Amino acid sequence: MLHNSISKPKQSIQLNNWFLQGKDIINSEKRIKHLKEVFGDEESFKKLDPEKVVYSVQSYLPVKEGTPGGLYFGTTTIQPGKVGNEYFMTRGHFHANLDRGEYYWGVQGEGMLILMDKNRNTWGEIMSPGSLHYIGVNIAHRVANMGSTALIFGACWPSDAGHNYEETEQKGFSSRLVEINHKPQLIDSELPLWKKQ
Ligand code: PAN
Ligand code: ZN
Repeated sequence: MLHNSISKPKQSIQLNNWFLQGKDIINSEKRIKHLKEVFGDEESFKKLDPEKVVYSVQSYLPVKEGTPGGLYFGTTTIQPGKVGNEYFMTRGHFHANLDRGEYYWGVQGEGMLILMDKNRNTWGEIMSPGSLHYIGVNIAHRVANMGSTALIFGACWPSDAGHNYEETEQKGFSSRLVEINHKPQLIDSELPLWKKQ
């Protein structure tokens, strides 16, 4: 940067929906076909359109992945929907560098941040517009959309956090967020019962 120079920022956030615009914003999306191992109810999964978008992520990664001390920023939008009784949700992950935390915050819609520690204890925090969530170190995290409109949340995480999807994909989270009697409930993943409700 030139000494004493003044410039306009090259990125911006649309404040109503946290849509990111500008230089080097990366857009990605996950469709049903990308999320085979994520949902518990295989039969209901097969009936869905493989091209249906479940969630999209915008991210701004201003420094090289792995840079110590840098910060990344993102907006995730999860569409409303369910696979059987299980709400549409993100894949979820531990950070590859386990001792890296993260902030999430609710922007729009009603959701649940699902957290699991290394002992496989799982719990949920309700996400709503303005809710702030500190995700501590050593904790896997994913978000489910419990509402009938798109759920939008923001995220900020260290540029040397990395993502470990293998562990959560192979073993899953120990609980699933399903709708039973019109209410969201966390149910042990091992129980086959939730599929039949
Ligand atoms: C978020 C997530 C984003 C998508 O930016 O990466 O919400 O979820 P998955 O990565 O689990 O598909 C974050 O937690 N970054 O660390
Ligand atoms: Zn993360």
